[in-house]
Amino acid sequence: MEQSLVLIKPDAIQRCLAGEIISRLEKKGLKIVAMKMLQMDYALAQHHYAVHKSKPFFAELVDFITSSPIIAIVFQGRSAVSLIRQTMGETDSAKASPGTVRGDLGIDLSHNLIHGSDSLENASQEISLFFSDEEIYNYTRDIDRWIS
Ligand code: IDP
Ligand code: MG
Repeated sequence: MEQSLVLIKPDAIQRCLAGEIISRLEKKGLKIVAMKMLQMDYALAQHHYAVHKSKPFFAELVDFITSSPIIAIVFQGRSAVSLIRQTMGETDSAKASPGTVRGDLGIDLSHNLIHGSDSLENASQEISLFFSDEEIYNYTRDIDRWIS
């Protein structure tokens, strides 16, 4: 089982799309094991997007992600990292395939509604930026009991 970090970005909350996006991931069978609403501060944004520090869009990205509250979620499931990336669609919403969150609902490259970790290694590092071990729940869903 993999765990991955999802951020429902400020544009998704502003456009009342949080439920729709979370629902798409839940319907895929992914299990919510941690969730919180927060407004990212500059320091957290710098850490989370450290890999993009030298990019020309970095300042715009940090401004955007700190502009209003987000929802941070840890999803768990088989191949969770790649499953979430597929459900998100590619970075530029204008190029993302129909059927993906970004392809169906996103506006452009910066207003693309959702973050999902891009590797298992980054997932674990990103999860620890947002959640303590005690905030991540280990439980069995009825649906998993009934199916297996
Ligand atoms: P990802 O979110 O699909 O993993 P990354 O390349 O990791 O995409 O970029 C992180 C975020 O930075 C994107 O989701 C998007 O919000 C923003 N971003 C990426 N490239 C650009 C750009 O060229 N202009 C403005 N924002 C960008
Ligand atoms: Mg990325």
